[in-house]
Amino acid sequence: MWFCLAVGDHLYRGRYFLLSFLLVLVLVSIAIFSGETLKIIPVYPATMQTRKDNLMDQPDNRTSTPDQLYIPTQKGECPVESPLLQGLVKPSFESSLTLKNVENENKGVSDGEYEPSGCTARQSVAIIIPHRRRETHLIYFLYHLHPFLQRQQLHYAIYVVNQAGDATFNRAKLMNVGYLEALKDHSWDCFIFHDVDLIPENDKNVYICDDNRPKHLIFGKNSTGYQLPYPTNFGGVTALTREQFQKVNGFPNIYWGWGGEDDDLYTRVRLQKMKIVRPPANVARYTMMFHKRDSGNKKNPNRAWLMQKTHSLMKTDGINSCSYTTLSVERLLLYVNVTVDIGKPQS
Ligand code: UD2
Ligand code: MN
Repeated sequence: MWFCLAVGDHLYRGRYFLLSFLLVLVLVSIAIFSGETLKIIPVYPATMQTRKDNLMDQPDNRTSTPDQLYIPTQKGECPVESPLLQGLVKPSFESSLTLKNVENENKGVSDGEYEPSGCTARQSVAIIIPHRRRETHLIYFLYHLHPFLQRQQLHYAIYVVNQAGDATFNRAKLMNVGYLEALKDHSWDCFIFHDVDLIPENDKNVYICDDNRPKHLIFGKNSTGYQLPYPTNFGGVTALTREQFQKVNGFPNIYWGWGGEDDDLYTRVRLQKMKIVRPPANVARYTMMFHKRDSGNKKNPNRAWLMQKTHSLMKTDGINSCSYTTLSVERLLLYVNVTVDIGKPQS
């Protein structure tokens, strides 16, 4: 009897032991299996993984002390007078100069645009150049203007606006096109309307706009003994803020051929009750590269008549009526090259 009980007890305990063993086995397998599963199935979907990668580019703040935390540095505004200015320097015209040379000397410029690296420029300035078949002048222009503007610590871009075809040249309409095209890239504060053949001699002639008055940046040029041709002259190089240019409705579009369009802009400025300002004669000095009158840019025989009509025409003729077809916009290293069909004179 005692024997039977002993054997029965043994069997009962053995079964209990077996059950416990099986239970432990199941639990261990689950633990191992779930570990394997986590290893095999990706934890992050593709998008999250990208975010995780991006996060890994950031400094790990968990191990940083508060003053080591990542704070983007704020650049201060550039000084009122740049420390890089050189003053009066006569421009040179090396005959072997190529566009490639100029590109190599201006590595900080791309798409015709530049921004100082150490400080925030005081103004963003678009330089607008009317152009047709003056390629040699353009190379010298870029050669001098890029370092000149960089020494002035400006954020700037150069837009060259080419008149396609052989119709009579229209400098003023090309200026309007340049203004409208440049605004598609950036809300520039200031626009400098600049002949391609004029090189500034003094970098104290700063290419920024005056909020109160449109600026005439050229007092005199070499070919006229650095004298102002006449007191109301407003040709060659002018600087207007976006607001000032809007106020006068830009340049007229209807001056085909040489002359009168600069005087029309002056009249527009005066009709809007603004006065112009010019830097002093020893600062606003330019060298004009020699040229003859271009073919396709004869004296405009209508200019005297048109100039009497500015008052009535300026409301309807200007940037609000400037129609053209853009043929191409090439973003070259040193300038944005815009080529346009601006039509031809009527009749
Ligand atoms: C004077 C003015 C100029 C303008 C012009 C009459 C000054 C210093 N200059 O310059 O601003 O009012 O008279 O229209 O007061 N261009 C070409 N290809 C051409 C023709 C002209 O690219 O075939 C461009 C080029 O940027 C040139 C500018 O138009 O510099 C003005 O033409 P210009 O140089 O023949 O006129 P200019 O020197 O008499
Ligand atoms: Mn000229």
